[in-house]
Amino acid sequence: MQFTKEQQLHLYEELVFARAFGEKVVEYIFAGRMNGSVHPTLGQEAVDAGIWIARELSPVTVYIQCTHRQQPLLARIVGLDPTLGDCMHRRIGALSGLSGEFHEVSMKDRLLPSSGILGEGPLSSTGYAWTVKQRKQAGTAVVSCFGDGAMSEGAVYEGMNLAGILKLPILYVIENNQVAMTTPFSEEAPIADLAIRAAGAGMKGVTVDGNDIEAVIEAVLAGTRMAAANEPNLVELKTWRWQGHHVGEKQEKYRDTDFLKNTDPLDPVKRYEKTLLQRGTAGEAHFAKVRDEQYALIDQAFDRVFQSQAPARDMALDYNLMYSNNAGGAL
Ligand SMILES: Cc1ncc(C[n+]2csc(CCOP(=O)(O)OP(=O)(O)O)c2C)c(N)n1
Repeated sequence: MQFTKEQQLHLYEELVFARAFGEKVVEYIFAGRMNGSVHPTLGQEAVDAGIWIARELSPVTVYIQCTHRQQPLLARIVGLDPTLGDCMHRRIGALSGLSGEFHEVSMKDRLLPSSGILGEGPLSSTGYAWTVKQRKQAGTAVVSCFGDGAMSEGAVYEGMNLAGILKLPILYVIENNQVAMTTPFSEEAPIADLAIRAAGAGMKGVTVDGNDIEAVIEAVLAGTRMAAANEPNLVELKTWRWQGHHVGEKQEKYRDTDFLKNTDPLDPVKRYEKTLLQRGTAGEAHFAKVRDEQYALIDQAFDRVFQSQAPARDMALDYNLMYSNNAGGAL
């Protein structure tokens, strides 16, 4: 797939947005300005940015269900202030600051619900894909994102099996960052590529370099097109988790962190800068300008969120506000 110069610059901006978002969240937590055990996204930016751009480019109407680590993607789907607002319990949040850490839902933005129960997302997304099929919503696909760890949950296989039998309009996206909490990939799966597990549910599965934004976009675009044609399928995006499972967690205890001495070969942002330089699309001055802009945008969003009030006590106790009535539209 050929991307125009304008598109390449957009891809770069989205990568830097994702990087800036991830770095700033960590910075604000360590500065004591943000609470919670947020899961750092550093090193995985091409997955977030790629899925977002694939949805922008796709002729298909795409519903997405995100993982707990895909915060930059959430910020694109529901907006930066609403995402940070929910995480920081402010009324500006998409769910009025009631949802907590990056477990949002917004049907008007085509964001499907997710919870903290590992493996639940792909199963409930499968249910949503079944609804889409029963409603005969043509040209629509569900993209269900989950990690390599979630892939080991039995419920995920049950969902995939059902999707294969019923020919549901769903694309399963595994964000394989080589580690599930404290379990390295080699101790989690006896195979090199998780994509081969798609065959067991009668669907096509492909493994893609998840640090290459253009490859991610191509794979997700193709997968959503297939899904919308009632051909469920799976894309595994291989990436790398750079930090602990949650901010501040020490990963040296359970994983070899030698790769951190030089992350350049894995770095989706640096890799794309190299590509753009080689193609003559953009140079260092442009990269520096985009970085300045994107980091400033995140700081400005944090300022607006800090100014937003916390939900009132009666709001926090309002069950309807917490769930369906506050989901931005009917499921
Ligand atoms: C049913 C269940 N078991 C365990 C957990 C604790 N837990 C939260 S995230 C996680 C690992 C997730 O790994 P993966 O799916 O690879 O996603 P990643 O965190 O690497 O993005 C675990 C075990 C949980 N939330 N739910």
